[in-house]
Amino acid sequence: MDDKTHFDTVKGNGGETHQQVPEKGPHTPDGHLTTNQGIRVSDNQNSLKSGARGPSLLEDFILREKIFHFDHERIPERIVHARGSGAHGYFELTQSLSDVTTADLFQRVGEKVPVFTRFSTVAGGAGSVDTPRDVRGFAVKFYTQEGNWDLVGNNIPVFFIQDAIKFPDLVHSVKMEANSGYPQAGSAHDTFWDFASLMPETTHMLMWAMSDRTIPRSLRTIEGFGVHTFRFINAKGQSTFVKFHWKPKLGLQSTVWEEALKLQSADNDYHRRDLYEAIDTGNFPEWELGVQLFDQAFADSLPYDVLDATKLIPEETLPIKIIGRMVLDRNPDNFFAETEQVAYCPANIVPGIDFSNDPLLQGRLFSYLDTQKSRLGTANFHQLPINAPKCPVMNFQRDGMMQMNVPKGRANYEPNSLAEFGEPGGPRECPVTGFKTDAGRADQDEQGDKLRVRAELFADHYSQARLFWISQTESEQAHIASSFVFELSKVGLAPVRERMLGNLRNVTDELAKRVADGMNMPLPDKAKAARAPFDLPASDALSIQKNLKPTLKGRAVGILIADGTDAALLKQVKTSVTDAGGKAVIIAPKVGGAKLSDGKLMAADAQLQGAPSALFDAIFVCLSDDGCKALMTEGAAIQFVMDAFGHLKAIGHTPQSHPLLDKAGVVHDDGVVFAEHFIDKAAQRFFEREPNVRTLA
Ligand code: HDD
Repeated sequence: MDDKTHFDTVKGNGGETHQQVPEKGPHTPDGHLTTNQGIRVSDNQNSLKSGARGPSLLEDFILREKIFHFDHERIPERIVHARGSGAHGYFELTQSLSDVTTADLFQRVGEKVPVFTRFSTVAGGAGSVDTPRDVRGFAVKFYTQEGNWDLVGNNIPVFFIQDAIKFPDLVHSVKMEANSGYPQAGSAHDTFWDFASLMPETTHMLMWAMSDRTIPRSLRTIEGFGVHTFRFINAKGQSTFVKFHWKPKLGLQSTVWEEALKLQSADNDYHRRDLYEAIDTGNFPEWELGVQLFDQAFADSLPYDVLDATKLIPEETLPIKIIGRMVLDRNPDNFFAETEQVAYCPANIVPGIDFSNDPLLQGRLFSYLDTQKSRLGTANFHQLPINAPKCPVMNFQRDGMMQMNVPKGRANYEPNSLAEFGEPGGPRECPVTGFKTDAGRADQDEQGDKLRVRAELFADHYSQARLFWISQTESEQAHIASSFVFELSKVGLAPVRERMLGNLRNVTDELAKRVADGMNMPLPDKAKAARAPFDLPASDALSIQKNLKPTLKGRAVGILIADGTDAALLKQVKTSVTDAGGKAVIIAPKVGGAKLSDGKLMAADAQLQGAPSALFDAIFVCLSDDGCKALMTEGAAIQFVMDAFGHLKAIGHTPQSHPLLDKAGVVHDDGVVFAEHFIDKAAQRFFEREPNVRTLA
């Protein structure tokens, strides 16, 4: 028999079924199908019945086991960050930090540590979309030789609240509303803004959340931040404060809001697919790890508190030192086993790293361990392959549901003297290399009466929000103001909108006024600030547009073809895109392709109806006179061009494509070019075009 797949019908005891199964060939099975007890299954198509048309029999243990297991396949989704995508990779040290920390992974330049990284949205459920306006989680598990270290951060360097006791309120307010179950995956609704407007400490984070940071183009183009101040501890027991930063090698890149919305309809899994495909095709995403290091005297000199998670330290005030890189180079083999079951916990730290007294961090140290028990069902979740450390784990913790280990001997307590009698005595504590908590600063700020209070500088809720505002480009400011207008316009409770405007007046009257105008509302009185805001110098590092990388690397160009497309030109455009590191995607009205000028059929990568231009970073309209004529009445083609223009992307085109561009309302600005200038332009966005295509606040 040859190696082609042959099909036959499967015959059951009583009759004939209609499935086609391969008899022999490339799709033949790897082994015999068995039950979970290892019993070989002879028929996976028919349940056991009393006669061909009779009832199914309870005796059918194969059916019962299969359905039983299926019924229990789902576990509770994460209470926040439910939707996520993960990948394996490694962290490589490029600069030793041995002077400030004993942490093993920061000692020897060139050494690699395996990691598993999970990116997520916050508010939506596990099955929600990838591109809502939302903060992105950025969680990295380092499997070090000294145990697991989890850096559980976000793509924004500050947080909504200062104290963990407010976290359940924050999350309840932003998730779908309790009575109606909507909206899913979005903050544009009453309860979130009601809470936010009553909690001025959210203001700084709201500025970030309303900026383009929360509508990233790709997970590969986001920054990551540890947010809190942590501590490094060196061999002498000295402590240095540290803040962690991830910098994407591809640079920062975001979408425009309308594009993000259109991506949702084009592809719910846009970010997940982008990450998976990039890794699958060898375009491994990479980030640099940077640290801001400082001592107590520096912390004391700042006009804000480094223990307050609503504050950042601008890079211009304290430069970031790049000390390593993370490369994600392997997709999970199984989404559930790895991405879903991975259990991060900020309390997982290694010797040489320690916590600070940040009250938000302190609360997190409890929450994550606790939530994993409810999500994964047992205190033994650390034994799952994705969570298990890659160094020896030895202790006297025993038993519990789903215990996978089989410890030998009697030693399950410590101290014991069993070794003296020739029995294994088990591990002992290690005073020298074991984890030791840093004593911290022993002054009255940190050791005082038991009080439910916040430190004084925490009361400044607006200075850094203002810093963020003045650090943005004009276009970014317009996006922020417009997002406030969009979100607050979805708030039905008018007094909430007003209260929010009162808060924004403390950031800057300019912003408050633009938002008020955008809603056609009068500007209310300024909210009373708990502490008067002050001015900080602008920080360019806080802007995306000031830090864009004009590169096609990692980006996709959609090339629209139709019958008659110039074969030579198409080849040239395609080659120049791939030579510049981009991905060229051929789009045609029919997936089978189009007949080019040389008479050959060029297969398409995607059909026009299913490949809107929101999916691409730039487009090239590669049509002949006839091709253009044929597409003049094709809505999807007009929309393809119109959206690329509206989303501020470069549009390359043939002269013959002009009529289609005109019909789509394209104005021939700097970003609309013929083939010879296309590659330079394709790596850019044309923000100056925006006032001509939409009204911004
Ligand atoms: Fe959290 C998940 C990031 C504050 C409680 N958080 C979670 C994840 C990320 C963050 C990235 C998803 C991890 C994954 O991929 O599995 N969280 C943050 C950051 C915060 C923060 C950057 C502030 C700086 N979180 C925070 C507070 C609390 C929590 C204050 C509770 C007191 N977070 C949780 C949680 C989650 C979680 C409920 C849900 C699922 C999980 O932990 O594993 O425990």
